[in-house]
Amino acid sequence: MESKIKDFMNKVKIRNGHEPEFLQAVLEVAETVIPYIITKDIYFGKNILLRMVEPERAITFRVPWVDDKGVVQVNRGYRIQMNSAIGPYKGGLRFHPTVNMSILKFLAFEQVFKNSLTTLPMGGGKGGADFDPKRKSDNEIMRFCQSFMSELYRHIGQNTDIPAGDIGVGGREIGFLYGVYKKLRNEFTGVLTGKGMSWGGSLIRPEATGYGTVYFAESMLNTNKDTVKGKTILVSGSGNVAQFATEKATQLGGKVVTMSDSSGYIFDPAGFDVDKLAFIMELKNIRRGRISEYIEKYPSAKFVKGQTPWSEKCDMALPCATQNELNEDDAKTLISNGCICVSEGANMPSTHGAIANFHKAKILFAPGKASNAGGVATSGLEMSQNSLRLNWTREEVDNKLKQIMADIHDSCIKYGKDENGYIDYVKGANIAGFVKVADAMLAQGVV
Ligand code: NDP
Ligand code: 2IT
Repeated sequence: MESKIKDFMNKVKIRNGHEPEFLQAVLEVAETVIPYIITKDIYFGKNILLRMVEPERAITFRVPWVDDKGVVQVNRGYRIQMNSAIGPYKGGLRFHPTVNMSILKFLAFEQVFKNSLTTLPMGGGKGGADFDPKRKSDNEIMRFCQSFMSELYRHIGQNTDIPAGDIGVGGREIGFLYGVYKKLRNEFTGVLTGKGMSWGGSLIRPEATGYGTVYFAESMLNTNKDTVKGKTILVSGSGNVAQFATEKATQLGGKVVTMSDSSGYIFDPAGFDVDKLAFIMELKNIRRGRISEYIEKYPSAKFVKGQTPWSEKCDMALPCATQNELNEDDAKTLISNGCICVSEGANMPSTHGAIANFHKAKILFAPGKASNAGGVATSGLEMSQNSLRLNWTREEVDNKLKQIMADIHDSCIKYGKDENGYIDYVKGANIAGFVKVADAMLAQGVV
């Protein structure tokens, strides 16, 4: 078995050797899916996984724009259309200076499995640009978005590829992107999700990723007859996912004591109540400030510069910032401090070594492709509402989100429960995600 996985990875490395994040995401899937493929005649010997690691299409393009000083700037734009076997390409756009092919291919690859898990008919894609939105004016953001979409529009469409937000792309950016698309195509369609409520957006979409991550944690805890109530929780990040994970965890009776950004983390031993979270949302979403400013308002909290939150004592951890933000040493620290449950809000925040330690300690661990799927699932619900030309209530969408997260949890149990009763959610999510896409690919022939 080891040699089969090694042979496969060697083939993938020949083409993608310079893409470490992509190789990391592929290895995580290969380690669990190849042993499964070998036991199933319908999949064996058909190179399905080798086909899945090759994007159906990868586009890069120039994004020129003029900054507020009148200087011409140039960024690189991308869209990876990874797999459309079960539906149109679907996945977010990331604007961050670290964006490159490796990052976007890892995200697009994960998205294929995640979208398959949601039970909705969505293929996988991802895109973005190496643009840094920090310290840019609203006008600069608008001009960048207009330039970006003036190329991207010819590659996407409501039945082809439906982008959404990710790091650095929220409601403001989706608005600017939508405006240009609508102007160029002269049509009002559901080509993007995460739209504003008055122009085709869905209630609960802003909350969905963070809420879903906590719903999934609750389901995991329930398998041990436990709940989020009373748990001390570490959250990383302070963006969209982190904010709503904190909100839902607090509503369910948990106490979230940390949040972070790329400059460090804040620790508030009393936990973030409704007022404190409202302050953080205003700080990050309106004033676009830094998380360190929290301690000016709440001096009993501390700010730890340049560190991640994982050394603080907790029962649960929700990494909601970015890839590889929780390493093997962090995992060991969390376990020795008594952490029993990790639910990933971000994509691939735990390193390969960190996951191995969570499994060794047999704690509850959910990979992002299962636990953060609530965001894209609710994007799928936004697409349905756009097609129907009507809007569902907050309660209707939240109930559908809860049901989808419960279904994903069931799929993980189906394929991930071992003979001793331990649920390997990585294995469960990877195999369940694979089966649906692989069956569709087999039915559609070698294309
Ligand atoms: P936001 O841009 O709203 O927030 C990102 C947060 O992560 C910020 O606090 C940011 O801090 C921090 N961060 C980003 N890069 C780094 C870094 N290199 N080191 C430390 N901190 C960093 O993004 P989202 O909340 O939307 O996304 C967070 C994660 O969730 C990502 O992994 C994304 O792929 C994933 N995700 C998002 C979904 C969505 O619907 N939005 C759906 C599913 C997954 P700073 O401001 O300092 O950069
Ligand atoms: O990683 C993700 O699932 C997202 N950024 C959300 C994608 C979407 O299409 O809503």
